[in-house]
Amino acid sequence: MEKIINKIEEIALKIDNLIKTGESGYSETSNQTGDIQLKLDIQSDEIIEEEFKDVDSIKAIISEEKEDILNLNEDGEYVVCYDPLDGSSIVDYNLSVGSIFGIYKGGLNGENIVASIYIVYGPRVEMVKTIKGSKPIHYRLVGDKFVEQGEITMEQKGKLNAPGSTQKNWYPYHKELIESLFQEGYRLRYSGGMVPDLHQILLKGGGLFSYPGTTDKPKGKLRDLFEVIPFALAYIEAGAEAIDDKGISLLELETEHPHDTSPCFFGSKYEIAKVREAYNGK
Ligand code: AFP
Repeated sequence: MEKIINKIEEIALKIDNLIKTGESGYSETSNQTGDIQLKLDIQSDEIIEEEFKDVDSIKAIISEEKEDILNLNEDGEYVVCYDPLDGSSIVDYNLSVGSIFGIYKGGLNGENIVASIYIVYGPRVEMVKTIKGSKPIHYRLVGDKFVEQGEITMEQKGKLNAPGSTQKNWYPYHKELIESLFQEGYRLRYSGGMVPDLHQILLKGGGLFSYPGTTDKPKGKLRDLFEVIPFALAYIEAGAEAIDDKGISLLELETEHPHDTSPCFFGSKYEIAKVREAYNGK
């Protein structure tokens, strides 16, 4: 595991450099979800694949940018699922983006995630590492080293509301939930990049990030293995909650296909209780 984490730190430096110096704009290919890929998406994916190839403990890797699993070492213990550069639609407008890694052992389900790491490429480069059973740890890049900033613990209640997806397609009960939080005084904080948006709520100690099922996409948009489960681990270990639209912990998600998506809600206890109330029986 340590070797994988060290590699992810090296990858973060390379992707940060790529974002700063690489070409902007789209390539001529699309990924398996049908999104046209940015040149940066493809190059970030190549960096990760290249770096992971010589790590013996990795059995296989699955990228959000590719349809298929890539087998690496038959005797490896872990499968690493990753989104090389989350936030393709905002990176060329110079908003913060991120890379997300979920490390799984023994099957691709929520209960088998053993660690998650995400990197935020913003005004600063930061990393949050969560090993199952321990608090997430926050790091900041200083020079070419990630320096520990401390453990992350969420409060019972926050002040931020980050509601994803297209509002015109929200179910009425979801609309009421989001509106009721604003009526209580919550402030809107949504950039369109789940990594910086979830990172802000974690570091500020509370709030709600939601990406619901909608009338056009009942299963939401965010991908279980690369996005939803890795962040669920960080939130839950920080003392917060992460649930789906049935109120079930996202760490209980069962996936059938690597690119499955799920409605998801990440937040402190107070806000998640409000989600359960709004979605009860729906
Ligand atoms: P892109 O990589 O296509 O920009 O998607 C980013 C993302 O998966 C996630 O980071 C955001 O939270 C979410 O999409 C934003 O989606 P909406 O614009 O539908 O709210």
